[in-house]
Amino acid sequence: MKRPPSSSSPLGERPFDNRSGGLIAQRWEGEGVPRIGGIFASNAVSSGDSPSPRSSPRGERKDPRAAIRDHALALGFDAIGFTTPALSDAARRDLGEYLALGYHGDMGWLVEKEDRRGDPGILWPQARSVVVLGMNYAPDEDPLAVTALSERGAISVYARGRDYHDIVKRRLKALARWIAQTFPGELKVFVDTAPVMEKPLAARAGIGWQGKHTNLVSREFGSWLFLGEIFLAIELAPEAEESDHCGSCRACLDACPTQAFPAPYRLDARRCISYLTIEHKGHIERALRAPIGNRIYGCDDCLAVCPWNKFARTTREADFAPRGEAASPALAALAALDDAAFRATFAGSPIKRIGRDRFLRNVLIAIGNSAAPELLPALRPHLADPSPLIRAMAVWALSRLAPPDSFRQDAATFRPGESDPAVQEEWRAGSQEPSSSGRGTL
Ligand code: B12
Ligand code: SF4
Ligand code: SF4
Repeated sequence: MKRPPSSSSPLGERPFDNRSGGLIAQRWEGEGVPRIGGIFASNAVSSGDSPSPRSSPRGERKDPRAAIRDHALALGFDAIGFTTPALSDAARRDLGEYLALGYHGDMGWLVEKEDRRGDPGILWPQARSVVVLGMNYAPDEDPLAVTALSERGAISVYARGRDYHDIVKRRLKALARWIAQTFPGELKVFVDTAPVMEKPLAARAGIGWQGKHTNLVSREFGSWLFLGEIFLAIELAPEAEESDHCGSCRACLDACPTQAFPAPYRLDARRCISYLTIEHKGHIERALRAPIGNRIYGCDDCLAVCPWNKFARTTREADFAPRGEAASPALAALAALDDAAFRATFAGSPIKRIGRDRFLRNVLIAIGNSAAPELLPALRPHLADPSPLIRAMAVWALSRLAPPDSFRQDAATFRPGESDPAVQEEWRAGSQEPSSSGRGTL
């Protein structure tokens, strides 16, 4: 099943789209680069040709890797590595086991094209090398400070600025355009847009290693790198793989509010707040609501506690800096957003993709966790919201903040007209009545 265009992914992986016979989005057209069947090409040579670095426009001949590296850094990338279009058998096996255990939850798009995700050679058989790029998005202040401000929402660092997909993609396109003009051969660009296991590829390319929190850690940039790739039909010598520098540390595993790591280097996404607040479309399981705290979009706890972040430098990218109130928005103001205001507030942000209903669900959970009865007026209008997803969490938040008598009064008003079983269940649970099914609550 193809994910609808509006759906988001953790970091917004978009559905693999091969309708035009290529892996590059239609938007690539008209950007001054020859486009052949969705593939960039300059004087397209047959795949597998050894690199034939043409003289650069200035006439100098340069080692292709060094030239690509220099150009990438000049374009604003912070890390770059080269590898072959392959993954280890272990990575492929791990992916299979992760999916077999259902750790992906309802991210069905991870199951689709599992073969391609586990093997870049299947994704694009002509590929001979992969350039992996990283962009540093390290914040300039403690990213977890906001989790102590109960009347504010915590938005994860990656989503506080402009949508990183747009920024990384723009840079990748610029680099791809330059490579296509300088080194003849086909190429394809990916950032969260195709079934690619970006972290294992980045580790193979020497950019960092996959830490116990499963993300890529760099000795230079800590946990704060966005990743993207360019697949090339020319062969480039691979970099040495980075080794694991986690040692006996387990800070990230212990920091996780929802115990989403069944073991080091293993993530059960179904328990991860990033998955729950961004990817998961339905109701959030009752037991996980309190540990979510005030995290309304994504989570940074495991990333932020990594000791390797002490080497990180604040991002040089102005577009990654928090926009407006994004670092600590007031929950009351967020709860008041109607659909149009939500869209206007989050235009250009990845948050827009989850839509107002899912976002309000998250905001109401944070309000329910705030221990701030002052927020009752902000949640009350949502008891009658058209969306059951929102109504259910409004009732849950009410049950956490309102005195029991007041809750019962609201129940008497709203419950008789409630047709949605999940919302009814919240009214029942909040009234502390025994479950009729005897099966407990959500
Ligand atoms: C699906 C996804 C998610 C899902 C699942 C995450 C996951 N670890 O699987 C959710 C929604 C939870 C998520 C959350 C986040 N994501 Co995300 N996500 C992805 C995505 C699209 C695919 C990842 C994937 O292939 N997962 C499948 C697992 C099996 O592979 P893996 O994570 O590489 O795990 C390896 C091992 O650790 C091991 N393994 C892991 N779990 C398990 C479980 C079992 C049972 C076994 C046997 C093995 C195993 O197997 C793998 C191979 O060895 C990538 C983009 C991409 N196309 O790669 C972005 C990506 C990984 N996400 C990213 C980011 C930034 C985040 C968040 C930090 C966002 C946030 N602040 O909220 C969080 C971090 C949460 C965390 N601790 O991982 C960045 C990471 C950059 C980096 N430096 O590593 C990526 C690369 C996007 C990008 N282009 O920059 N994400
Ligand atoms: S992102 Fe948050 S919830 Fe997810 S694994 Fe890391 S600490 Fe746990
Ligand atoms: S916090 Fe410790 S265990 Fe986790 S990724 Fe960083 S170094 Fe590795």
